[in-house]
Amino acid sequence: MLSKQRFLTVAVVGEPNAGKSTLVNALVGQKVSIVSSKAQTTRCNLIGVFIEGDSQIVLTDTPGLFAPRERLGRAMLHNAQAAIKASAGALLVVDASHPRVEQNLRFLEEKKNVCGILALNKIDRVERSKLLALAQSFNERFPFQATFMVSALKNDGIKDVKRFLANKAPHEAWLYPENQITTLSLRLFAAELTRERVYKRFYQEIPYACTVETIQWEDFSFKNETRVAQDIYVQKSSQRPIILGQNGEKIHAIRESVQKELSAVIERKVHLFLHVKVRENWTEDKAFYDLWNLRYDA
Ligand SMILES: Nc1nc2c(ncn2[C@@H]2O[C@H](COP(=O)(O)OP(=O)(O)OP(=O)(O)O)[C@@H](O)[C@H]2O)c(=O)[nH]1
Ligand SMILES: [Mg+2]
Repeated sequence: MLSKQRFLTVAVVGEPNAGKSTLVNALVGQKVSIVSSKAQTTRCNLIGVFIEGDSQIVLTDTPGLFAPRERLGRAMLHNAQAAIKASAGALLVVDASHPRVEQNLRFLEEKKNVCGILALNKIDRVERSKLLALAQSFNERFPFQATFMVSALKNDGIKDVKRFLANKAPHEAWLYPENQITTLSLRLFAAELTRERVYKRFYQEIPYACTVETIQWEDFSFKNETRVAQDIYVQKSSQRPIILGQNGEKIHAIRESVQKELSAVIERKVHLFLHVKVRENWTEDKAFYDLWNLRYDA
C-alpha cells in the first residue's frame, strides 16, 4: 500500500549571495541559516525542513557553487556538490538583479530528469519585463521542470514553491519528526548567529575567514537561564580591536543582539560571553572542519 506520507530532499544551490539561505528560511518559515550580504556566508550544508500537506520537504542550504581558491573554499564547494548528489532534487537560486550562473548549470546535469527547478530571486529589485527574458534564457540552457519568480526577502512567491515541491514529493515515509526544522545543534546555531553579526557589522574590515565557536553551554533549569560562552577567531591581531570597538562597545552590541535572538529561539534568558582571539591559521585547523562536517582534504 502506498504511504500517505510524501517525502522529498532538495539541494539549494547557486552563486554566493544569490539569496539561498534567505529562501531556505522563507520556505521553512523560521531562521535556520544565517544571512549576510557578504559572499560565502553559508559555510557548510544546513538542513531546513518544512511540511506542506502530506509532504515533508528537506532542503539542504549549501555554501553555493564557486571557484575555490584555498582549503576552506574547496571544502565548501565539495559540501555543495555532495548535497546535490545526495538530494533527489535541486533548486537553483539566481539573483535576478545580477544573473550569472553558466558555471552552475553543469553541476545540475545529473538532475536533468529528476527535479531541477529554478528560482529567480530578488525580483523586488528587477523590472517585471526583464524577468521573462531571463527565465527564457535559463530554460534554453537547462530543462528546468519549473521556474519561479520570488523575493525571498519579501516572502513573495514562496507559497508557490512550497506547493510545487509538495506535489513533486513521492510517496515515502518522512525522515524527521513533525516539529523538527533543522539538524543543526543549538551550540552551532548560536555560533552562527554571532558570525552573522560579525559579517554584518564589519562587512569591509573583517574578511569572511572569521569563525565562531561555542565553547560552553550551560542550562540552569531552576531559573530558566542559559550561559553561553563563545570564542570569535580572527586571523590578524589588527582585527581584534576592530571587533571590540572603543571601550568594547562593538562587541557589546553584538552580544546584546545575539542574546536577544537566541533567547527568543530557546525561550530562556541567555547570558552570552564573547572572547575575541587571534589565530592566524585556523583555516588549516582540522578541528574546525570536523565541527561543521566539512571535508578537510576536499
Ligand atoms: N532585495 C533582496 N535582497 C535579498 C533577497 N533575498 C536575499 N537578499 C539579500 O541578499 C544577501 C545574500 O543573502 P543570503 O541568503 O545570505 O545569500 P546566500 O546565497 O545564502 O549567500 P552565501 O551563503 O554567501 O552563498 C543578503 O543581504 C540578503 O538580505 C530578495 O529577495 N531581495
Ligand atoms: Mg547562504
